Amino acid sequence: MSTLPDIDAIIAEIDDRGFCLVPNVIPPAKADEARHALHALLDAEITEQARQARTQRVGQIAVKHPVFLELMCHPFVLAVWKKMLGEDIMCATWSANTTYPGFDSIGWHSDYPYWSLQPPWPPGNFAGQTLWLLDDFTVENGATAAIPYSHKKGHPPPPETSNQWTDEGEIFVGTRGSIVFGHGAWWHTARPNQTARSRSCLLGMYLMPWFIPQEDMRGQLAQIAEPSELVQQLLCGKQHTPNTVGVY
Ligand SMILES: O=C(O)CCC(=O)C(=O)O
Repeated sequence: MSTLPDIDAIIAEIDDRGFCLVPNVIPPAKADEARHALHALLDAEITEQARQARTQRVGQIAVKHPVFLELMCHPFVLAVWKKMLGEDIMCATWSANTTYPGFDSIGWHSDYPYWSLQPPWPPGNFAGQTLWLLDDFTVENGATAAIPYSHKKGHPPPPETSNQWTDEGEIFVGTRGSIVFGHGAWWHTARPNQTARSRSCLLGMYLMPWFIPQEDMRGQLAQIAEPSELVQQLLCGKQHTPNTVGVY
């Protein structure tokens, strides 16, 4: 691992601009390991709909290959989110997104839980997105982009402009193994892939523990033999579940 920036500086940038790109959090060889594991899943799971859309999502990755569980628990990632969101964070969704050659869309959006909330959204920090680059991201292959300061708007991108590129967008060009930390309310998008190769990223949303997770994380936890305390926490195993008050 190269020398990583100060965690307080990363959090200050997320707070201020809505995101922070940190280069080379893991070595390229580790990113390659994750990308190879992902490509086996992409091949096994591809549908006609994904072929036509030229984009494919793989969910439940915590239980599909050990490298994904390892990255979900990456100490540097957890150090950032625990400091910003609290020691008791959980992971609300952990998935991969791949765009194939010819993918040609812009779709500005904010992430869960924001899209499930009625605007105006509450200010402050309760959700953080972690975008892992598994390929070198370039302008040509559709590197993810985000709009600075959009996390402060308090509402989703207006539908009439959500499919249009804007020069306000900042494109995350970087080497595989880099991470973009994003405020959950940031407006961001994948971009058209104009190359002959796919490009993939992992997306892990870390949340304060009083939200309903986006994915069925407990279902994944149930499939893991002897999970560590940390894995139990991140896969929502320590989250409060509704009970009947007064009945013991
Ligand atoms: O694949 C990307 O570049 C971004 C995907 C994304 O924005 C998302 O899944 O929320």
